[in-house]
Amino acid sequence: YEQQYLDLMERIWREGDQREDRTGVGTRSVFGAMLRFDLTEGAMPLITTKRVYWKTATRELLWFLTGNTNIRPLVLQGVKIWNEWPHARYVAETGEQLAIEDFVQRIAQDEAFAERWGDLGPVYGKQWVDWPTYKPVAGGLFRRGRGVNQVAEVIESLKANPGSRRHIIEGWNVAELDAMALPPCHKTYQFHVAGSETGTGRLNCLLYQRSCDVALGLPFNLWSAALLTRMIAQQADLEPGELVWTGGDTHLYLNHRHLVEEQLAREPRGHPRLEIMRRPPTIFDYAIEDFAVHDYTPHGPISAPVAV
Ligand code: THF
Repeated sequence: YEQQYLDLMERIWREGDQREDRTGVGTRSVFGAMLRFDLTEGAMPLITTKRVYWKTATRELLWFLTGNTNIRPLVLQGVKIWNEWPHARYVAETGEQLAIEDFVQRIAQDEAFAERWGDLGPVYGKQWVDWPTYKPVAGGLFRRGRGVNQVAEVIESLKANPGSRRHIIEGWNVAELDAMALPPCHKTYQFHVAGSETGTGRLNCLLYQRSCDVALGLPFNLWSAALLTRMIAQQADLEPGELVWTGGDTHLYLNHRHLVEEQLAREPRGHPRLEIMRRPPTIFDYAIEDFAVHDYTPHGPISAPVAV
């Protein structure tokens, strides 16, 4: 299964369109790609040709599910992957050349500072569990309605109406894009139940990702999408089925050459499996200790800079 990932990486590096991008780093890019992963019997799309920090990705997913959009809870758990964006905004808005380590330390130590500078705006977590709604009131005005918890609603709809073609979690809230530090990359998750008329249904997930950093982001995104599918399957009393990943602008950053060359020279190692240790009462009650990965003996990590 991992060969699909390596083949995609190789194809982009060899044939991708070289171009400038928003970050100024430059990429090679293909438009439109698909990967498919079997999730039965605990199988997970966890890349083995470099070490992937699946606990970091899991903490990020659990943070999305809390609806929180401030990096502070991540920072307090030692998760660094969202730090660059608030730091860049701080430097841009204050003109103060505070080093990122010092910025992150202040986020951890000073709650008021974190409140002011640590928020990413209404990104994934907010849209997933509290998509804002508006109700018209008299005089052409609007009042805030109750937020939509898309994750809870999808689980309900999977149970009540497995054959539905509307099991969707959407991150792309057009009206709020300009308030987000970054518009969502993994923007649409559609779920699909197969086989529910002949036995326990199998839950499939199709993720559409508009923009994909294949070297750094995609291993995280695949893990998280598979994990979310596993968690939702458990909560909806379904078996995990298949993860279908589709990418729009699917790219490699030009400063990731060392990673690409090193990783393409490596052979995949074995088939990691995920065990979920208990069944929490709801999708919002999982903790990091609930997840155990077996048979994961990856090659070493390959560090590479994230483009901001
Ligand atoms: N922007 C860019 N340019 N790439 C991305 O992958 C990305 N994301 C999120 C938002 N914007 C992005 C942020 N997610 C890492 C992993 C995921 C990220 C950001 C950074 C990263 O640096 N991973 C390293 C180190 C991990 C660690 O220190 O724990 C790695 O080797 O995997 C994709 O959604």
